[in-house]
Amino acid sequence: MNKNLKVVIVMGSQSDFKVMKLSEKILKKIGIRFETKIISAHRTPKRMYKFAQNASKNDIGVIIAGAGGSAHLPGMISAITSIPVLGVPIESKKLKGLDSLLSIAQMPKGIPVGTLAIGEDGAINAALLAAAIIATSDKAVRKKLNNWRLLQTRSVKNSPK
Ligand code: RP5
Repeated sequence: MNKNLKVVIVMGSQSDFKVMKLSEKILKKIGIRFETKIISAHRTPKRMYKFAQNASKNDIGVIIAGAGGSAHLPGMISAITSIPVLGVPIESKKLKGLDSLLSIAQMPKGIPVGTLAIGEDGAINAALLAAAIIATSDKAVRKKLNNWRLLQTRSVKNSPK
């Protein structure tokens, strides 16, 4: 069992944080170590390269990457490191995030990116999926994730009011 792997949440812009902070919230609840960074594939390409190149030396189990528009950040990071990358398409003004979704989901074969839903649901599910990946090698995380899911199940009422 490889314990204590962390998740790194990256995003292309400060403006993505209002969505990506939901990933942080879930990781906090499940007790997974994380770091959050702004890294833009086109505005800070050297920062992106350095981060992805060094990722495997830094106990990172999963990278969550939120990006909007042409949204090449998750694919570019995945091209540099084999650490699993989960992409969160951020809703864009003009195309409502359809551009971001297709950019992230339509990676050509050979370099995978796990693609979540557009926006808040995607940010939440990216953290839950990251937790599930970490849980395959960390019993404590598995227990906390299963407990989180149990509480969610219990919160669903039998009938509407
Ligand atoms: C992308 O461009 C970012 O991920 C963001 O979703 C989008 C818009 O960025 P800002 O113009 O708000 O900085 O790189």
